Amino acid sequence: MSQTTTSDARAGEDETTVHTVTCPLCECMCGLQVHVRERDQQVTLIRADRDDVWSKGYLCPKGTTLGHLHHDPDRIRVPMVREGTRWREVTWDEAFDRCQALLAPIIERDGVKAVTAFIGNPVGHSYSLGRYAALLMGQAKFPSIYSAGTVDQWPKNVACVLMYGNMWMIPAPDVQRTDYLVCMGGNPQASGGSLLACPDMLGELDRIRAAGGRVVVIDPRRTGTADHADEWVPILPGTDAAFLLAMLQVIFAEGLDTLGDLADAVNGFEAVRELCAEFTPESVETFTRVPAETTRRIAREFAAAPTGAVYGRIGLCNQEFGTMASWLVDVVNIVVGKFDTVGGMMFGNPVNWPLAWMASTARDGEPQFGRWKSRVRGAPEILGQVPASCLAEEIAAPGDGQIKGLITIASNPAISVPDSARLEEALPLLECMISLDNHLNETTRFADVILPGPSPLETPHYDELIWGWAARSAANWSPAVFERPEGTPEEWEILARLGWLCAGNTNDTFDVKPLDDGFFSALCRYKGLDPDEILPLYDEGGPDRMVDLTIRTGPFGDWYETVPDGLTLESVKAQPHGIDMGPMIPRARELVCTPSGRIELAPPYIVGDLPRLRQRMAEADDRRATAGDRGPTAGEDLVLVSRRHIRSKNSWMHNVKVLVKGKDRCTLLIHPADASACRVLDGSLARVSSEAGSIEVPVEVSDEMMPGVVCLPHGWGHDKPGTRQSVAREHAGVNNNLLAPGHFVDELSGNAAVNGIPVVVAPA
Ligand SMILES: Nc1nc2c(c(=O)[nH]1)N[C@H]1C(S)=C(S)[C@@H](COP(=O)(O)OP(=O)(O)OC[C@H]3O[C@@H](n4cnc5c(=O)[nH]c(N)nc54)[C@H](O)[C@@H]3O)O[C@H]1N2
Ligand SMILES: Nc1nc2c(c(=O)[nH]1)N[C@H]1C(S)=C(S)[C@@H](COP(=O)(O)OP(=O)(O)OC[C@H]3O[C@@H](n4cnc5c(=O)[nH]c(N)nc54)[C@H](O)[C@@H]3O)O[C@H]1N2
Ligand code: SF4
Ligand SMILES: [Mo]
Repeated sequence: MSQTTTSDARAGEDETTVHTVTCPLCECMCGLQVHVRERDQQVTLIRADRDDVWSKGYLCPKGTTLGHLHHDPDRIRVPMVREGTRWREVTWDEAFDRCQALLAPIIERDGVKAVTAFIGNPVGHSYSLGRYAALLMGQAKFPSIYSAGTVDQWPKNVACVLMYGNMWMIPAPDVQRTDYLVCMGGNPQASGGSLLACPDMLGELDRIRAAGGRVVVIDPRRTGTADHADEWVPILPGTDAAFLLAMLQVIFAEGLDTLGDLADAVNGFEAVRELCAEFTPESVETFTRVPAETTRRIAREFAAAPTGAVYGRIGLCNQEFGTMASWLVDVVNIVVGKFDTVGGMMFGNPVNWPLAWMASTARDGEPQFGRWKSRVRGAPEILGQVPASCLAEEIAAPGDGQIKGLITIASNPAISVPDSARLEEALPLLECMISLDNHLNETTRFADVILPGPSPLETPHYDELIWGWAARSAANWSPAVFERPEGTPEEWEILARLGWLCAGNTNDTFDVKPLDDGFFSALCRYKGLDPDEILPLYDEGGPDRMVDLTIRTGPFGDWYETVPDGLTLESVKAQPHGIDMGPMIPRARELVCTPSGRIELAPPYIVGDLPRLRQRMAEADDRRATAGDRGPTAGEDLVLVSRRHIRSKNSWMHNVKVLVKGKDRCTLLIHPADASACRVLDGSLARVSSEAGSIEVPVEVSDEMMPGVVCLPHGWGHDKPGTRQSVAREHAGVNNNLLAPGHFVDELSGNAAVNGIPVVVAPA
């Protein structure tokens, strides 16, 4: 385990230790070299690890700022409890006592149904949080929980559970070997790529083109990714399903379809041929604003390309027809033989099998959507959750089942959830709010207890989930650069304890070991191993033990000294620059776990949404007819979409000065024709209003927007009282979720439609 090397201090300079770690911030999983000055334990430099077998020297500006996050004086380092309007720093024991004192009366009086959790994005990037959030939930038995997932990828989860049998078996493009990439509703230039792990996506796009391939970006905005593409195809938000159906129509009508090697592994092929027949490129042209000849050409080019992948991301999920669009992306790949093949859409082949892959509809039965409905709005449960925007009313509306206790886990719902003004009003009504978070921010300011997580440099790291859709089978384990203060529990232990308390127990009887051993034993049994034989092999539990199990019983594992030269966590740890076990391989036949054992190309649940799409298309036609022949007129029918920026991560990195300095990034992007029709000038303040609310924001006029669509970044709005984020406060911006109506969702998944929100823009 040679993670740390001491560099030769140059004469007269301080001695520096260089730590080799993986950046935990996004799916690029870049290898970093963190220089720490021994004298005062300051991070003096972070640069790319050129020897990292996966990222090979790639990194972005965020990765170089992990030291800023670590040293941020505003970061919470000790537990805090609220006393009236003031915070008091307390010991961990005192903090846990307060948690018990707050939770116990609620659970005793109203039952555990009055308590819930909100799970945030960093949970997906932390093996400590990710795995043990499940242990919290398993113990607590909350009837419902909330997460950032329903403002993110829930539609993809619904499509995948129905098509492949598991909601987290999400195919990703084999980007490093593809010739033709269609990127819809994703902007890897800013995001690094999502549900697709590959470092340096722009470099890959350049490679594709240099090798004679083609890159097409389909997006209402001419993004930084589009700048690296051959072609930008503007599309109206929320209309991608119609565009993809038209692509399918062309493919079938022109006989370009083939299932290739998957002919005997797919159900529903004929059903797809029939259902797309009505959607000619001409019939969807006014709805999508994609010219029919463009759709036709892309369908032909894509089918003819030697390899290729149509990839869709958050723009296709966070919209009104999210599930349908997320489903159709995969269908297009499958029916032209570009699925489960080199250079096409493929399942990952991770060194560690992700725990999320354990579920299988073949074994557990098909998902029954709508097993229960949310108390106030009656929103149907989908994959165990209702829309995140329901939380506000579940807290605010009195009655049996009212939420009185909330545990937020690495989340900032006061910013990230639609209709956020309502949630802000509701959070102070809680009897108990416990936040596992390292910032006093827009959400945690309402907490009764804040339990601080580690800085990104204070925790060991392994990307257990993300490798599941990575472009290569690689692995890397990072040690913590800094130790946490003595007596600080790991986050997984905190989650186990909160689960214990929610199950009606008390702190004095808490013992993490039996809980952790029980969890681990279940994983052993899942792999056909006897826990009584495996458990004694380990001195310590926790997430590392699970990673070891999932590596050893994974595709390259040693199966506990049964397979010669097989991998273990120790062998991964021995390689500080990571190990690489090769590119993606076809795995569909092995992984697909639907009851039929086949890929379900036409799940009735999703196909059943076609009438809603037809209706929306008809409404658009009616609007056009009423408008006469003048077509879409500037400034009318404006809709709002979200964006990301490479120097920012959701809501929580705006307290890093080097990232937020410079030009204001929280601006309303608007096409010049719309700007003049709305009488707003570049640099002036505009008032943007929707049915949910109204905000003021500086205008940035740019032809990178297609006419009719305006764009705001998400994750801003840091001017709230009671937070402790001095830098973010100076660069507050506004929260675009004040404009997002909570009821505007993709009906099949309950996922928020934060793209395509009708808005009116006027001078402020
Ligand atoms: N309008 C609009 N809304 C959106 C989106 C959009 O595109 N448009 N995107 C949506 C998406 S995709 C997502 S994922 C969500 C994100 O929504 P959230 O997950 O609710 O928000 P984040 O901003 O990621 O907040 C993460 C929180 O975790 C804390 N944190 C960071 N690291 C750690 C750690 O290691 N341990 C602990 N305990 N805490 C930590 C931070 O301080 C912060 O409070 O927002 C969604 N909301
Ligand atoms: N730097 C940085 N990186 C991040 C994050 C971050 O906040 N900052 N967040 C992380 C998280 S939590 C996630 S989920 C991922 C998301 O990763 P991406 O999916 O790449 O997210 P975005 O960069 O928001 O790109 C979404 C694109 O969809 C477009 N779009 C909006 N509506 C539609 C539509 O209806 N149809 C089509 N075709 N396009 C549409 C938008 O214009 C935008 O260009 O990024 C992750 N990486
Ligand atoms: S792209 Fe940036 S944020 Fe993402 S892993 Fe690499 S350095 Fe970290
Ligand atoms: Mo996300």
